[in-house]
Amino acid sequence: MTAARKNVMLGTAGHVDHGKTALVKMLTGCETDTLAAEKQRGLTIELGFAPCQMADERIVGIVDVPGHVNFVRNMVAGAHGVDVVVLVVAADDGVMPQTREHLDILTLMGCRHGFVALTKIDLVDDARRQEAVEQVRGFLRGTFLEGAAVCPVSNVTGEGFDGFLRALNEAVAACEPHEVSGLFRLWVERSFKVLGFGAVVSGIPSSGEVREGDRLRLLPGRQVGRVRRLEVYGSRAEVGRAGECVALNLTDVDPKQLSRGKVLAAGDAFQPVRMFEAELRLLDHVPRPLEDYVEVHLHVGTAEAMAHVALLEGRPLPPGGRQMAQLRLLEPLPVAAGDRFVLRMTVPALAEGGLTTVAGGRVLGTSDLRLRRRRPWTLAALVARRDAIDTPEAWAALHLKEAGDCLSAAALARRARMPEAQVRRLLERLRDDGIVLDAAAGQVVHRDTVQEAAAGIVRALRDFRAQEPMRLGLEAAALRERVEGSAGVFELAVSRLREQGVVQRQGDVLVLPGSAVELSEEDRALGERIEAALREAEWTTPSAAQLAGDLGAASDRVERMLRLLADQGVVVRLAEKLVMHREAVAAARQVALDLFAERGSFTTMDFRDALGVSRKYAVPLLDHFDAARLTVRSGNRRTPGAEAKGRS
Ligand SMILES: Nc1nc2c(ncn2[C@@H]2O[C@H](COP(=O)(O)OP(=O)(O)OP(=O)(O)O)[C@@H](O)[C@H]2O)c(=O)[nH]1
Ligand SMILES: [Mg+2]
Repeated sequence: MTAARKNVMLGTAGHVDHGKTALVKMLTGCETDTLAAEKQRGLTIELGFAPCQMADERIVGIVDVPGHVNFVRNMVAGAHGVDVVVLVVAADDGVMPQTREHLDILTLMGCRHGFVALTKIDLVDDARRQEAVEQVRGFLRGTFLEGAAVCPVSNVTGEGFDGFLRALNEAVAACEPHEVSGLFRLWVERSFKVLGFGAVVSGIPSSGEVREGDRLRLLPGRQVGRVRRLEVYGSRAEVGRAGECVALNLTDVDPKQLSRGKVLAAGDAFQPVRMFEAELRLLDHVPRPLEDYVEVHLHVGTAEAMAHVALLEGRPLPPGGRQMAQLRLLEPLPVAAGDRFVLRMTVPALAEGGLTTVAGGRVLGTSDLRLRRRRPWTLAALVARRDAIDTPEAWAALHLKEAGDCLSAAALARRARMPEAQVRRLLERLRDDGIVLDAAAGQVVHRDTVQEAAAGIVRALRDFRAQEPMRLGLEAAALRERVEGSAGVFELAVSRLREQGVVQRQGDVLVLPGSAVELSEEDRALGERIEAALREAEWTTPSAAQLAGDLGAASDRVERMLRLLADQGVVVRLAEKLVMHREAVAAARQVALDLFAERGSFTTMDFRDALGVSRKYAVPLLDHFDAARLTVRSGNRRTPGAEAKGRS
């Protein structure tokens, strides 16, 4: 097709026999009732698709739906893709049951644009025509079509057709084309075999784009097919987009497996599920509240299945109300976040006891785990999903936040079920806005995740101080065990806290600034004596037991003081039972630097000899320097580490 297209789908709606198909024929020249049964019975059974040229020459699609009450399920399968509705009401009949139900379905399916064609005006006088217009206006009050144009038209004489065309063009112009940046997904509407070509499927993609050569997975199932040929509105096309009627000729797929209600999707992001979450809305005119766990007929995309409704607030849903719910399906369906659905059931007071549409909503998540009712965090998480689902940037940010960890762009794309390239673009903006932070190894993390971890760290340090009044703080590893979250998030949170001055590093421990230990006079004196003894001993530092003996103090008091001195950074803990005065460590460090300056690298023995001490002291010092990246060990030899470069 050479003409430009606007990926917006028009759809008819309305009661049986009101002139939908005749209107589509007048508009497009296409006869959409093609089945023998349709011709014979003079009514539409299956969906009909036709291209429709707008005043600006652009082509949009139109789907013609059946009005008969027995085929509402077919209507719903078309309605999931409709952006602009042409609600058809015959002037002689006026508003009828399926006028109402179709409008309800489109409302629940998220349709926001449209107008009314008041057909068969050639059959009524002016007074009846006026009466019908008023009736329709009243009927539209409070719906998304309130105030929309009502265009009297005759499909037989053509009267009123110009006004109808104007309204159509205005409604289409008011409708934004579909976003196409998402992953490709198509609910199969129809499939057939073409001799010599194999399987062909058609439908309206709900997201993304498709091109010849693309590989698509058929769900449920494991088959992956390649798009051999692509048509949009019956003509070969380079790309098929969300909101257009596309036909795909697929290789490598068993035609018997292709049927309405299945999904063709790009990549492996989508899976069939038995449960999904949604905000459910019960229509105003349903006479009774919807009870928890009621059984319903679920229509989603082109599929239908029986399901139970678990109302997550744990109370009945009143008419006109909304509530977060989990749909529990009796058979798995390839549902995805963003899909719209309706629920039908028998309501004794409605539709003469037959099935009727009562509720609907939009899929917010496919956790596929049984969610418990009355859980505030579950409800809050679903509200956050609802508020983000219309904005790809917010959706990506929310999935990063839900992960609560550092993620690569690829991992985030999988979680959010978005193309990686799109996620990378969105991350740039989120980073500029400060919502997303860079983590190690090219990963990203949500600002709130780091903030929560930081708050947890401060809390843990306070708690620790309350438990251990003789300690100032905790080593990073010990602190990490007391807070939730991954190592990556912890590192980021600590470095932010240090930048902000909320946490300080003192020797080996992290402390809250201003932390001090109140010591008795005796303890203070003991501390001073220990420090003096250690300074004096330099590298041949005594053990705690030795110190206790030398100073005539209880060894547990000495241990406690040593821990405090370490927290204060006065002494350095080189090993479990080996502390050394910080001046001695600094002097040893200088020895190492001098050795590097002299010979580039050195062995443990060189170092030991330079210090003039035994391995007992030399080895822990070198291990300490390795950890501090002053030295890099390979076998028995040390070369300069990052901390030594440019200093020796
Ligand atoms: N006089 C008159 N007859 C019409 C008009 N529009 C449609 N019809 C006739 O009404 C009958 C039904 O028209 P369709 O277009 O098939 O109605 P429909 O709404 O598509 O019906 P379903 O698809 O079965 O719901 C046909 O016999 C049409 O010729 C009109 O404007 N004036
Ligand atoms: Mg029809």
